[in-house]
Amino acid sequence: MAIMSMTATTMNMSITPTDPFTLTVKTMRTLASITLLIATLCAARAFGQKGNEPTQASFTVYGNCSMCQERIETAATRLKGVRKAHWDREKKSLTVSYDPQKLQLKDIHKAVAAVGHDTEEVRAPDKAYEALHGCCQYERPARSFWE
Ligand SMILES: [Cu+2]
Repeated sequence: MAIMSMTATTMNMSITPTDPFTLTVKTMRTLASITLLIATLCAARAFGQKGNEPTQASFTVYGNCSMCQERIETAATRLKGVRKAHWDREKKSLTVSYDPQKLQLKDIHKAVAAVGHDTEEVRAPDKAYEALHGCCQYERPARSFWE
């Protein structure tokens, strides 16, 4: 009896894969599972990146000295979502690391301009520029630069 039932099982198993319909359904199910798995992995990856990986960007910010550097970097880093900010005095370039879920790069331009420093995209208000220490009053680009 045991041998017969085993034979039946073996036969059954050997029949199943040769049935083209069952084979197709099985293949489709396997493909669907693989697709779902890949989709889940991709989604998890994208989600993880959004939450953890900061975005890096550099842009021109006008200024002169170490006081400017301090002011520019502070204006940027006090924004929620900005992790790092470094202003290169020689290159007049601000490099920031920020979370794009929390703010946009333009917000950093605005914050830096608000304390008196022109950026390549946002011009500082004249009042803020004029309030800067004498040694910090860098040569401003012409107004047409932003137009
Ligand atoms: Cu300065």
